[in-house]
Amino acid sequence: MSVLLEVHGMSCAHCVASITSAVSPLPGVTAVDVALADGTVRVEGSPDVAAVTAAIEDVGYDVAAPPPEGAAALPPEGAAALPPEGAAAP
Ligand SMILES: [Cu+2]
Repeated sequence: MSVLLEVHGMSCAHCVASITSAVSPLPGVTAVDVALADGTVRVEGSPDVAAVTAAIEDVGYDVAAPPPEGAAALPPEGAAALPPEGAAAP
């Protein structure tokens, strides 16, 4: 069994190494395959998805919810709050 997660913010080999070393020690994980070009992380074994997500977020990346099996559409992104305009200028 494997779990495929969409991870945002990965940009170089350092990111790949950070995520790999964060996820690899988790219980149930037998292998971690980071696809930088696709922005995905495949975790082999029987990992706890919540723990994997937490580990990836812990090292500074955003994890999109995994798509339900057979679903074609990705879940909507969380809307970020816009900063207020008209900040005081001297
Ligand atoms: Cu990087």
